[in-house]
Amino acid sequence: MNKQGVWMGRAVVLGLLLMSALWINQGCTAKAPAAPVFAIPPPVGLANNIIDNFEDGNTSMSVDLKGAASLPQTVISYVPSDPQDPNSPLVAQGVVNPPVPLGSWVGSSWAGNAVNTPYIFTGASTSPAPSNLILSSGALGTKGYCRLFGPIHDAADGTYPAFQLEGKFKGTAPYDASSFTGIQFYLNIPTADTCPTRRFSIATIWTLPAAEGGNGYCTSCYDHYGANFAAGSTGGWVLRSYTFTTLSRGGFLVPAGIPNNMPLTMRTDFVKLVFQFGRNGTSGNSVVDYAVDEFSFF
Ligand SMILES: [Ca+2]
Ligand SMILES: [Ca+2]
Repeated sequence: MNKQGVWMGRAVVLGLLLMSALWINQGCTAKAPAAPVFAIPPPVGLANNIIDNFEDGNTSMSVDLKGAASLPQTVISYVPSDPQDPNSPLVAQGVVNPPVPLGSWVGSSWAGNAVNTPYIFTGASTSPAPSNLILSSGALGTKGYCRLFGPIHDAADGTYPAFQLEGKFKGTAPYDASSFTGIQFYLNIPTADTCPTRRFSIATIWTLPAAEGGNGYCTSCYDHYGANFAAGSTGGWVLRSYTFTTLSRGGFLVPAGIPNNMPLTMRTDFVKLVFQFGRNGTSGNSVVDYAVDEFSFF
């Protein structure tokens, strides 16, 4: 430090000592100094590999998911959500081009290609309202998660009823997941679930009919790349993690010409995440009960 710097440093120290002395001399009766004003940083969004964590309680996927922000965004300012409480969570004010989620979650009691049969969820409707799909107290002590549950009857009539949860990336264009090599989520299957068939899969343009975002390849479709869950309870929340290339088809796609395990080139072709719990066409009754949470790519 040069001589000028030393003197400047001493001046600062002296100033601080004087200010302290003044404050002490004012004693306990003095008014506390005004709260310091800081530049308020914007709220931190989710990492761009997180698909959804259900913490916002809605059925939209995270707006921070890679590829979701298609236009540059400008935030005019951030203000406390509670005007009376400066420590309340900040909310953006005056957002130009607000972020748009890439997809959303839909739960249904799907019955193959037939009209939905009345194999209902707990409650009055055949499709849960969003407020019934996202519940409180999720995996890892988080706030929200997604659960589907209710009785199911399979009449072995070729309709393949199932309790299906779909995370749809987009209505028309596929999602490009080529920045990632796999997907993970937390799964909770209680003892109440008695389904013999439980599967997670990623529906791509190759395995969906054209009407659902497919590329016209398959004439007999829905043989998505996925993995089955073992019978029985998971005993609470468990992590399920899959590199894309370990996800495999059941083998019934027509034509059969694409690989049995997902090739890396199909990472650009994702349309939906699909959970299906049911009896896979076997006559009888079961109870469906499964919960998922904290979805991310890696
Ligand atoms: Ca959400
Ligand atoms: Ca959660």
